[in-house]
Amino acid sequence: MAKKPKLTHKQKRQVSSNRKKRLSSKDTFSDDEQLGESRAGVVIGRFGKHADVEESSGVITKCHIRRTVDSVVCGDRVEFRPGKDASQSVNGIIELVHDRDSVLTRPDFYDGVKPIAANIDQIIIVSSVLPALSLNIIDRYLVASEDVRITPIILLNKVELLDETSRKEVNQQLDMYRDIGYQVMLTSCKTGEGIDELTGLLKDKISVFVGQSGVGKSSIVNQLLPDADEAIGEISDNSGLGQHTTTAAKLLHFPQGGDLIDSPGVREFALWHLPVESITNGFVEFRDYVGGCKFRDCKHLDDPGCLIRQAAEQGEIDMLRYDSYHKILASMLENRPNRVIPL
Ligand SMILES: Nc1nc2c(ncn2[C@@H]2O[C@H](COP(=O)(O)OP(=O)(O)OP(=O)(O)O)[C@@H](O)[C@H]2O)c(=O)[nH]1
Ligand SMILES: [Mg+2]
Ligand SMILES: [Zn+2]
Repeated sequence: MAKKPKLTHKQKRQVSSNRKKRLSSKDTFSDDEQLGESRAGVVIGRFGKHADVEESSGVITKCHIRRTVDSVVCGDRVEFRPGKDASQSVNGIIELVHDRDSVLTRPDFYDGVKPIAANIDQIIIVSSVLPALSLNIIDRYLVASEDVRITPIILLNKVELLDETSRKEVNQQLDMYRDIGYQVMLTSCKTGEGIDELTGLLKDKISVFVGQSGVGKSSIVNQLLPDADEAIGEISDNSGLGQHTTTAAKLLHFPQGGDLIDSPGVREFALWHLPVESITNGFVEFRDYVGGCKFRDCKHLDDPGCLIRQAAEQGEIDMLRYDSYHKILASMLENRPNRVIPL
């Protein structure tokens, strides 16, 4: 993984403030006369300084964002005013974002906690068997989903690459998620396996695809919605990682009902914005034991009378999940800015 550039505190502040300035640079419509009446819409695309807003009629307007508006992401319900000059490519301005029912966030080294998508019903955690199945990344996304109380579904893609033996092994590993109540899906964009089942799961829901770059999020979108024509990237020969092909989130509609947000892959999904209790509670199978440990400040390591460790030793909690929990806690202080910038 590329090392983070070493910046001084002052430089970090500058980067962040310049970014904010760029994003909020002069509102284009300074004159009310240039704007029509306020209208309601949903954000279906978000890139740079602009957002695509769709009205219920299907009309899409590319909008600027008022400086007073904090953040705008795909799925946001907004009020915007269209410009009167139809020859402008960016011809509207978002004036207000309605309260979100739900929002999935991720911490960014420079920008603090960033929203990824709003008003979603389910989070599809996409992973793949190539370069390797990372259970720790799945666990990180599960913690984030539990924290915002949005149902996660675990999806393993590229399964046609597994031979019979490795498929069995992978399925056994995934059983640990099935056992604690999560839905697990296997898909392949090459053979079409699982695509019909996935179509059923996404019907009438607002879902977001998350996961590392290169796992095949956009490829699955194209399987589900052949008209979507999402860009697909090559996997780097050297690292086996994706090339961050999708650069902006996009909301797509299913003809049978429901929406899907394709999001850009991330290399790492950090959780340093969450308190330790949220990480612990994010491991759903720990909840039965939390509070029962002998010491109130139990670290669930080698502390005497730790119910969580005992449960792991007795096989009631999967040892892989127990280790993953401690791996997440140990990584909390890495790649974390010294000062957490609020949203
Ligand atoms: N063998 C195999 N390859 C797949 C499958 N699905 C996707 N791929 C390949 O994986 C690579 C990456 O696919 P993308 O759809 O661009 O991945 P992504 O998750 O959208 O990546 P980002 O947009 O960078 O986050 C492409 O070369 C795809 O052809 C699959 O089911 N099997
Ligand atoms: Mg993509
Ligand atoms: Zn404990």
